[in-house]
Amino acid sequence: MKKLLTQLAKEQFNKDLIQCNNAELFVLCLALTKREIENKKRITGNRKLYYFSAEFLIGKLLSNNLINLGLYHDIKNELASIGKNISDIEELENEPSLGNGGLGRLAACFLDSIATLGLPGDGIGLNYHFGLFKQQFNDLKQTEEKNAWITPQSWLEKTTFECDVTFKNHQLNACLYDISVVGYQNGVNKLHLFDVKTIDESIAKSASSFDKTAIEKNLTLYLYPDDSDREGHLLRIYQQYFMVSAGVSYIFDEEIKKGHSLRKLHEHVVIQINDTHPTMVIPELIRRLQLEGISFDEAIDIVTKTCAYTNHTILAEALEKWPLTYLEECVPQLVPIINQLDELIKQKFSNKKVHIIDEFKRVHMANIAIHFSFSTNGVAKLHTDILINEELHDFYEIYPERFNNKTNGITFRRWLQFTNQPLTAYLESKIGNDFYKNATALEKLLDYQDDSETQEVILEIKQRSKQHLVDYILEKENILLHRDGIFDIQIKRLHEYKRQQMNALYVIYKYLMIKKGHYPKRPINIIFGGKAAPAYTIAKDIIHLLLTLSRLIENDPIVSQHLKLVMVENYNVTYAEKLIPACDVSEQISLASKEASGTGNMKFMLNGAVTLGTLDGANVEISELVSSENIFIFGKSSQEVIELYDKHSYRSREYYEKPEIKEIVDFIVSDELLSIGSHENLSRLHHELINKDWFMTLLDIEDYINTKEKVFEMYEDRKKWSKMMIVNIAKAGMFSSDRTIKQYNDEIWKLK
Ligand code: 26V
Repeated sequence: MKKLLTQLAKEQFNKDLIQCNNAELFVLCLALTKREIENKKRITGNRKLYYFSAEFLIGKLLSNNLINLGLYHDIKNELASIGKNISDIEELENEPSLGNGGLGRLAACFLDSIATLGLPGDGIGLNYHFGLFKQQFNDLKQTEEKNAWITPQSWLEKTTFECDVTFKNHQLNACLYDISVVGYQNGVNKLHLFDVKTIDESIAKSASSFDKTAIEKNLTLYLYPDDSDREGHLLRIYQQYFMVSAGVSYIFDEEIKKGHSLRKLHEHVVIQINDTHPTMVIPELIRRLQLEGISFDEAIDIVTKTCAYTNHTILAEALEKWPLTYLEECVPQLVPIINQLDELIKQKFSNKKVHIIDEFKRVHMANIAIHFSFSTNGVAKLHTDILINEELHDFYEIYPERFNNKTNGITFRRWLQFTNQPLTAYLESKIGNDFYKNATALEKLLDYQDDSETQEVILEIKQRSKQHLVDYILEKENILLHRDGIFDIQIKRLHEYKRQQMNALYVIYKYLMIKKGHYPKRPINIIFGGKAAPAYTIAKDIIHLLLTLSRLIENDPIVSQHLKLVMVENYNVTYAEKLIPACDVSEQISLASKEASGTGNMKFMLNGAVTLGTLDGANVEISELVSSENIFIFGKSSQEVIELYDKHSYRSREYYEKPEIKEIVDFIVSDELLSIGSHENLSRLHHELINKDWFMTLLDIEDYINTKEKVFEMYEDRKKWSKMMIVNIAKAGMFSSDRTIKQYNDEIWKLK
């Protein structure tokens, strides 16, 4: 065994390894990893990708970096030799919360795969000092605290790069921190996080209250601050422009150093615009190229050949439309360019749906991104089809060749090799190690789907993960789950379209059944995790319902023997890593047509959970891959849902009037629940479900309950269930982000 840490302990602390405490061991692990990364070669090439994203939800990095460096097992063993568990050392790292959810985590998985494939590609983003808020539960309600993740031990590397970013009333100095992204058995790329030199952490009193007008002090304090008010919107515009303007300065700097002409930018640079948030890079690039003496027409041509856009949602309310007056107030230098782009489009196309500025003088950022980029992609087959045939159909008619699909993926280094080491080791023993580099090699496992011994081991590994999770949740949440129960998990941002409320209604159904004496064959643990946007009232009401139900069940000595509900506090990447390996049933129950892809669905499948879901997002592709015997699909189809919206014909009350449904829904405002929870929150949610239910919970509730009962019945056939698990693991290879990135590169980026 290599004694890497032992040597470093002598150098740094003049101590034997065994004399070091956990904090010192953490420092040593970090120093060692940083040194090894420095020795790795920087990935270079003649054409480079810049992945612009407002979010990079990278998670803790220590173990991941060690895995990618090929040092994880050495370090783990060296720590074990002095009686230390590497997971206790990992615990000491703060998790940066530089993302909201799926979109940010995707960007992090992509960086891992880009470096792993040896492609030259850096991330461009912002260094939010407090990131996304830390969620706490008080009086059964979510409150938000700031997450101060930056310490001397963070992975940020201060660079010497600086540039100016000009706003109407402010002139800011940007500085740059890098985080190295090391590929699996490959070289290093960088995540560039821009910051404001004059940032002032002391003005952040709590997660939402701070002076939103003092841009030079606050710009990079928070990720997506509460944008329910005008000030919040302006701050987002400031953030977005700051990121893209500094990003352009950085790119120009690199290009000039390489001796490239900016006239040929598109030959050497490709910019991927992750959702609409970085779209201002388009007018900013045009402006900056003009400053270099390039004509407006030529600048448009260069920029259109340089930029590519990814759409991540079809929810109309999530597509950014900035009032022109806001842009005038923050970044007046972009306004003439946006006006010119708008005129150009209005001359060419009479169809108002493709115009950039609408009749209310709002600027449609997605429309800029589609007109002035060479590629627009969706993130799962169904999502791209809906973009092409419905949401963006008018654009598709103009630019059919620009539209393409890139089904999302996840990095197997983090979501299998790191999170599920027993499963990884077993897979290697069964099918060899090809799957590390070529994820579809997992299909070799299909040969063992009927093998009793394999089935048993797969169940044993799952059982061990469940035990770990039970201990962890007991410690963190003070709720004791049933070790031998079913683990049913729904972890994702709180949103009505994701329908956590439907799962809550199932819990009520089951509670009422148990009260009537119908006990399940085996205890059921239903686990939730997720944050609600601070200003999203109904999402917070749903959290309140879940916490209230959890308390009700805990207080009931009979029901709690059969049913548990836990809503874990502050769900984040680190928590996901503990939850996913222990899951039996993966809840992917969005209203069909609304979830662009989902990526949690892929993580669960890879770890041997069986999906209970609608035919939405990437669930459609999962279902095609594993076939109908290995997944549980329910609910109305996307086509039926789209038709209901078109005809305005859905009335939740009609479904509510069915006595079985009414009994469940009305329980939300029953005496039992009101004696624990808040009347205001529960009655608002109850009213919403009956009178609006925009995301059609009651449309699918019956099918959902019936299908879930079937899932739990099927679970009792342990052999059959294990076979389903094996098929899901074996077929997950398609969802490696290495595959996704290869497609981005072959079809969009063409990096050399
Ligand atoms: C943003 C907003 C902001 C304002 C209010 C409502 C709202 C609702 C949704 C969003 C989502 C922004 C984009 C996003 O995160 N999309 C997610 O991207 C993932 C990676 O492609 C994908 O797997 C998820 O299905 C998709 O929701």
